[in-house]
Amino acid sequence: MIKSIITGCLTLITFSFYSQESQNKQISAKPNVIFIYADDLGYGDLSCYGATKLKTPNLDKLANQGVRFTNAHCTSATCTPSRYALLTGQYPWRKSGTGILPGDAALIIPTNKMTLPKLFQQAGYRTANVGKWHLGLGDQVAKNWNGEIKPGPNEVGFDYSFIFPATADRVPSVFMENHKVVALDTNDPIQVDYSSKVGNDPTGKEHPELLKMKSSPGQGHDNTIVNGIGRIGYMSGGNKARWVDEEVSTTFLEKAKEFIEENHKKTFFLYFALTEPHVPRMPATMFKGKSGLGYRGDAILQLDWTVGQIMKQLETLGINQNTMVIFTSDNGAVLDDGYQDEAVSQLNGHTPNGILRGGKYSVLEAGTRVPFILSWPDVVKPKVSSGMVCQMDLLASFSNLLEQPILKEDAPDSENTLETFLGKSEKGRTILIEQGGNTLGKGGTLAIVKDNWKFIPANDGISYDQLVGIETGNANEPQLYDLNEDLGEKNNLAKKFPNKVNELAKLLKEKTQI
Ligand code: NG6
Ligand code: CA
Repeated sequence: MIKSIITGCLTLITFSFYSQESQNKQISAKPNVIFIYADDLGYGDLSCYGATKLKTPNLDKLANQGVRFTNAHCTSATCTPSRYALLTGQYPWRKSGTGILPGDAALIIPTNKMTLPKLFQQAGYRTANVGKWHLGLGDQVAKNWNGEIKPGPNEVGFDYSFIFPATADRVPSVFMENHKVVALDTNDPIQVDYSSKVGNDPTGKEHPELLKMKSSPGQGHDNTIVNGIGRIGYMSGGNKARWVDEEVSTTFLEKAKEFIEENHKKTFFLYFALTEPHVPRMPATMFKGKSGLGYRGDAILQLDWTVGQIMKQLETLGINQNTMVIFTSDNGAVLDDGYQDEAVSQLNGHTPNGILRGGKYSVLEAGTRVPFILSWPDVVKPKVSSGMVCQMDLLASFSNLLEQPILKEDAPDSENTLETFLGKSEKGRTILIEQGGNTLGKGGTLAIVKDNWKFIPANDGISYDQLVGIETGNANEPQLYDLNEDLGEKNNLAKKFPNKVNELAKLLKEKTQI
């Protein structure tokens, strides 16, 4: 009897050693990592997040084989700041000039600082970014688009880059491979200007009859026409280099696949920044009309298909088990963001932001709470997690996973929440600052979330943005929401819990002291 108890105990001890050991072994393994970033995809835009009016089978599959997060965030309700935080591990509002950038902006990420891709480089990875950049290029606004432009992605940690400089609705509407515009023609030099017209190309304002998709009144997007679509900003020349919107997505996909193919025998990190469903939504012909929800829905189907193509490739190459795929979005959803593309009229009851209030630009939850899926079949068990995670925390978390120590000042706001990302815990972070935005690109209101409580300070910003039809979350009185009970932020409890308001107001002040 005693003997069998001792043997039992020994077995138990040995077993726990083994399981601890095998866990450590798994945790220290170096997976390939593909980070897929959607542009303006909302919390309710995927069928695995409750959408019923469209189906996203590939992302649903990814969610079923990994961790699907219900409380995951980008730092900000617009693109540039969220991307800045993802790559630097620092809240964007700590640095001025991190709002939505024009297409001719200078690089805003310091080249002498730790970044997410540099961390992977240090760990021996091959790194690439393919897709939307929107973090500026070169060291000044005035630059020669016909020569080598640096610093850019290559100088902040990407061995290879194939990007477009800003957004799909901003000039220059060209691709760049490493330091150069693709398909440059010395006889047709490119010029870009954001303050006044350059060259003789027609603009949307002067020649609306030339447009295949009209811009929305009052929202800009009526400068130089490229491929029948008015853009923000002026460009001339580079006619052979200009993209065809219907081909942008497949061009990025091919470049991403090439990089994976070339590096699948090594270890790689790919930052794959999709352009869907950002405006102008002009999907490939095979997706036009497919969703029945207009081009915005079609663009989401195109995005889902793109993810499916990558997953298929990983299987064909036999690397799907040890490749971590992370899928998320840079801010919440918007319908009318500058073009008359029937996103509103063809919505058909679809709820892009799910049950959340607000949307892109908004400090309400729909601004920054986004879909987030992490799949790593070798290690991660499927589950749904409610742990609060933030994209900015990937830097510190990968520093842990890859055993590449970083200094606190390297990524000051990035928290190591690896266990939560991998689905082993639901602890996540306890405090998060959320940044709203506005259509003018300026930094917006800051709110604080602590545990289940969210506090938005009183401010004099507009409460409703007419242009995009979105509640911003601004109000001239303090707002307090219990997100556990009221995820839709309908019931302002500020008057009921003044102590909580004071506590969070103080905490927000402390945390945002720059
Ligand atoms: C806004 C644009 C909007 C979009 C956004 C950037 C106006 C009125 N609106 O300033 O169309 O381009 O910037 O989107 O100009 S983001 O996802 O890259 O942040
Ligand atoms: Ca965006």
